[in-house]
Amino acid sequence: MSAHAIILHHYPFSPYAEKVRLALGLKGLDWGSVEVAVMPPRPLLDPLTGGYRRIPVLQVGADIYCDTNAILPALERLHPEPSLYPGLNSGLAKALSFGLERDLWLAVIGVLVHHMGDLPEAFLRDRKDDYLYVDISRGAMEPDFARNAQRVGAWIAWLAEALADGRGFLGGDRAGAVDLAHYHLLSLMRSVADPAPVDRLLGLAPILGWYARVKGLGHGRPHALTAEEALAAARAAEPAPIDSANAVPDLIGIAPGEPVTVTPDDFARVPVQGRLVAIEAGRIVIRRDDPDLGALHLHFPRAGFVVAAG
Ligand SMILES: N[C@@H](CCC(=O)N[C@@H](CS)C(=O)NCC(=O)O)C(=O)O
Repeated sequence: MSAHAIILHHYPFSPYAEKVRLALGLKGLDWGSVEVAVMPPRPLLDPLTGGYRRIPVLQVGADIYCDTNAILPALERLHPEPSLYPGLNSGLAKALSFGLERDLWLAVIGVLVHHMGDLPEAFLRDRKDDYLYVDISRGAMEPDFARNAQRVGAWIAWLAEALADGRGFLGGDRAGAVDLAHYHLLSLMRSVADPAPVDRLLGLAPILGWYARVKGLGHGRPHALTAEEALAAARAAEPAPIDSANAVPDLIGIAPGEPVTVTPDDFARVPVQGRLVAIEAGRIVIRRDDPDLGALHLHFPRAGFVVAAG
């Protein structure tokens, strides 16, 4: 395995991971697949992420990309063609995906549990205590079902409107990141044994052709990798250099080299500690020095994360 091999830490049921698997498919890439547990403890992933607990995580040697909004731009930088941003301006695609996922994530879970029923008790407890801070049991979500369905339905109407001229994908005749963002949320709601009631509820019939085309992108060429092999890849590599010319003007009064925490501002708000490397237009990079793995760069999207001194 080359030191610059792409490694994805993920589990099959994760819709955000599905967004990345499809991006790897769109780009036709080879990648190492490390399957992680659906809930912590994840003792062989934590040394790479410094405690960031969400899935998926992408690794390229000693560079660790947390959050799909950091992962997709990284794949685009590393493998520009075919692009994840065809037709649609890349800034619009990133902003639209962010707004969509922010607005719909809990509503999508509400629609899912309405059709699926309860998930295992330990899973519900983990998600409530350490991830969503919301009880996602069917009983707790059901009073909000109509509101959630309505919220999802509004976005689906926009999706159908955008596809109504017969285009293959949102940006034209080639799939892109914004297709993947819509697809993965729909795929979670449709992951029930019989998706027909979901399709009827949300009026999905006119867009199922688009859905099948996005699914058809596939996952590229994954090969199974152990977590130990992924750790060895980090140990053997140095983080890729960061060009300080890309830094944006300082808005927070923290200089490169100073200790910081980076924390998601929505779910699983676990602070990750390191030293600031750079804040660029679209990403925050921090360095962690792990006694076993050596230097690591952790990359986070700028939107949706709080950087603080400490
Ligand atoms: N904004 C994040 C959201 C990621 C996310 O919420 N992932 C879910 C799985 S699809 C998760 O981490 N669930 C809790 C867990 O697996 O520990 C991203 O784009 O990567």
